[in-house]
Amino acid sequence: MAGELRARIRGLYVLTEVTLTPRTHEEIAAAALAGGAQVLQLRDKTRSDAELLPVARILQARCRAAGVVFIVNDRVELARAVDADGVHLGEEDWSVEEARAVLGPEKLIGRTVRSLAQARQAYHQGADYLGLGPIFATETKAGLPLPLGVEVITEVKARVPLPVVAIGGITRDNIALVAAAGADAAAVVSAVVRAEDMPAAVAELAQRFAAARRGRRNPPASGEFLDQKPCFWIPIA
Ligand code: TZP
Ligand code: MG
Repeated sequence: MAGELRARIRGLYVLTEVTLTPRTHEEIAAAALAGGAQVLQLRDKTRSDAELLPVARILQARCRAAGVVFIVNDRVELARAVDADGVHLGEEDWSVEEARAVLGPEKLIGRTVRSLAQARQAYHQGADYLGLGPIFATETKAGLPLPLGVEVITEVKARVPLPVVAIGGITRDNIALVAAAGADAAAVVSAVVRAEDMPAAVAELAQRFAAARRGRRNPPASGEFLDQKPCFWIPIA
């Protein structure tokens, strides 16, 4: 199991989405590393694996040198080809089992989930971390359900023993709410790629997330509660 890598899914998680910006994957990655992001995801919905291979190689080498976790979105074969730390899979991508068969037990497999039920399912399928969202409204990705709000972060953290990466509409103004709700990491696109000064935006987001996380302890989600219903204290008069 990718235990050591799982524990490194924390802090600011930057996606190198280039459709919203004239900036390149390499420029966004450089800003993410300079600003103190802890996880970087190569996300490109338009180019072929062959076109992305040199880019993925560069990002992987820079992340490894900087001690940053490097994840590839969707493309399991590309992740394997460049020895990325893992892959992130959405609802329409490969199953966790299929990706595991290619990547082996030591690589990270992240799974997009939108509810506690889906989080439990991803855990049972063998996912290493959860991408939970959209937490807030976002224009970056089409066809998303309504924003979930931050409460689902606390709910999932209490019941599923996996790192939770909150995503969707996270900005400098709301990232502290995500951290306070218990997210292990906050994933961002537009808050970075649309910023005038990308490294400064990354640094501010990372600092705000860390400040709101500090001193907060998630209740242990050992997995023993996975199939239980929530229980409530009933005050006795
Ligand atoms: N999945 C859920 S929301 C989202 C993805 C890929 C987009 C996040 O982008 P932004 O700009 O940080 O809202
Ligand atoms: Mg996907």
